[in-house]
Amino acid sequence: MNKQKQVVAIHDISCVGRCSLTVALPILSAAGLNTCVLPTAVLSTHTGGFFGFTYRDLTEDIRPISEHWQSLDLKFDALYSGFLGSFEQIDLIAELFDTFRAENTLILVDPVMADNGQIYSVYSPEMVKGMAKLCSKADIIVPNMTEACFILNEPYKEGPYTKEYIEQMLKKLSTLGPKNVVLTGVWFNENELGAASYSKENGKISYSFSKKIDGLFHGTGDIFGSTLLSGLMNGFSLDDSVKIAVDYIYRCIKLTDDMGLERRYGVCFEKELPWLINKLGLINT
Ligand code: PXL
Repeated sequence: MNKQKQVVAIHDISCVGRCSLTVALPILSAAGLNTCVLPTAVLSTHTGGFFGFTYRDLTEDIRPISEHWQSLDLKFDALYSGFLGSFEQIDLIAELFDTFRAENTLILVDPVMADNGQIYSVYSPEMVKGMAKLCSKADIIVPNMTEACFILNEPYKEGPYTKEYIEQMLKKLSTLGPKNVVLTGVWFNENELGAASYSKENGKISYSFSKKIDGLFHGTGDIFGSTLLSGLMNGFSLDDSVKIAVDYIYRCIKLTDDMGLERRYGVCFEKELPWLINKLGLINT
């Protein structure tokens, strides 16, 4: 039997409103991965749609946690970062990447900071520069269209996009350092929404789309990143992992929409986990 893969998910805990660790942990675990967590902040709810949320920044805990892990000689197969609790955390997480990067460690950075043309209320413009720096340390990055524009210091453009626009974005993002870039929120017509990926190694650009369901659904970027990593850690190619992630998100959004659930609570990803586990080839029948 192969050794079980061990990953670290570096995100906040939003107590209410499915996103960040409350989706990354169950998805990565369902994908058969031994999932360790490094919480960056604790919020009573996520920041998009609830007012008066509490915010505990866990910046001070990051280095002691990392030092303890080093003393235990822990090794990880993947390090996956998302929402960070403060500007200072960028350097701390970059340092953590350097500490735990081994030959086959995959570093996935989701530069979580903005959506729909707007930076999250708790983030400052300096965070944008820091996120670009963190992206340069990654093997693979998964920005949405807004984050991609901010990282490249370009004005945000609304869709529909053109292939030329998306492809030059992918290439520009790859010059920051990562071997692979996956852009989410890509659409060329009103009916389809999906992701585009670029592999610097072979120059290949691929697309994956599903039917577009209108509206804003919270936490879907985190579901995307977690599912993509689940595919890659289970031996799927980049293109196949992107396709699995796009299809899974579509199923979760469709179910949430069909059930008429309140959107700020995030999407109902739980009931589609059996589909995902099956897709990843983890169910022996
Ligand atoms: O899903 C991204 C995210 C993560 N964490 C917090 C957020 C958001 C998006 O709004 O508010 C706290």
